[in-house]
Amino acid sequence: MLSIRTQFSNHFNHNPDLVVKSPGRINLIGEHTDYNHGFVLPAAIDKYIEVAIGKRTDGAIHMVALDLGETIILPINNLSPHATQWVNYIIGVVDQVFNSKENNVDSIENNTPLNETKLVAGFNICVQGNIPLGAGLSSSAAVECAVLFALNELYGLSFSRMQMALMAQAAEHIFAGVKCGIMDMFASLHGQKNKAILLDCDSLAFTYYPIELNDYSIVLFDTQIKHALASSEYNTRRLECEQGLKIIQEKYASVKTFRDISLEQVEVCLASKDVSGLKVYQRCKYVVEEILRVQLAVQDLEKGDMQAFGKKMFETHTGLSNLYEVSCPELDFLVEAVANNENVLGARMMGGGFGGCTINIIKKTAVEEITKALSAKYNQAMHKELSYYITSIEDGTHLVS
Ligand code: GAF
Repeated sequence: MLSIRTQFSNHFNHNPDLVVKSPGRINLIGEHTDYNHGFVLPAAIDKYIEVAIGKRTDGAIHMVALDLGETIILPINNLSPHATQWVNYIIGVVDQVFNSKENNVDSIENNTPLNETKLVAGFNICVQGNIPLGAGLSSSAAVECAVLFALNELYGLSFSRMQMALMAQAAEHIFAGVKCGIMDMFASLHGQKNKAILLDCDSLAFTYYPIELNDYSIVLFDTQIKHALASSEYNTRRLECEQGLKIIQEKYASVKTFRDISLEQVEVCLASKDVSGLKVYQRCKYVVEEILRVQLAVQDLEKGDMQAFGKKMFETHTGLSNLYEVSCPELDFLVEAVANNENVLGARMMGGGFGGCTINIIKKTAVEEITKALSAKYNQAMHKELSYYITSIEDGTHLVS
């Protein structure tokens, strides 16, 4: 296969100024906690989006999705959400850099004012990747981070990685319409080889944790389900949590975020018998439990107790399936099928839910056998092929020399 540099040159008749690689992510534990001011424990993986970029001087953006064979051209001055979703991941961050007042970035220290840069800031860009789409591995965040990082380098904009994560998150909200948290962009930009990152989604402080799995591997089983409801249900979960938080705050004035809420307060304020009330109660119970669980899981990591860590992954799955209701039969099937296997330390659905992958910690010597047996069972029960990825933890967004 031709390199992205060559494909760029073939397409545009000039060499790219630079090439950037941005990884997908896994999340060991801490699901649906990022937008609830909790903790997450993601890591960047060995699957990437690559972009090659070169300056233009006419204020136009020429975008080529190499894997899809599609080209779209737009003027940089007048960007709004586009009907083609992959385009939104690019122009959403371009808008953050050059246009938006909603870019979440308090102070941008540039030598050149951005609106001056904008006048000459057209560019050509090619995008390609090997992150499976819709598999819950954050291919969209990886595109956003790759493009932002490339623009940052190309125009010497001096955004920090955290500023870029916040800008990519805002782009996803405004252009892709998903009110996501910061985890995916943060992980793609901040990943380090063989380390998971504990992110405090309230203060944005983070700590790296070496992941030494020795005889174990991280294996992702891909349901091959790309649920159409995912983004609207995701936004609904966010609203349900906000509703619950508000009710608790009415009784307990000291509660600012989910971090301040105890399980007892959830019971006192939200335990309810009517259907919509019950949903808010379940969502909030899950979030409070999960925030607590991540903090305990990190202690397991510190002690090297991966058995205890794995057990918490199963508990997370149960919460996501029964209380938060973001699983689906295929994800539940894959987790249940390995739940009593002595060679599997932990398994759970990962990411937003309604499809995508489960994350599993499996003894290396048993991976082949488990994968083979599970593929057959999955195929028989769900009439779908199971894909799997044995995953390594890698560095975050970087320039390719
Ligand atoms: C998706 C979102 F993009 C993240 O912000 C996070 O909320 C995750 O779902 C669930 O933990 O990946």
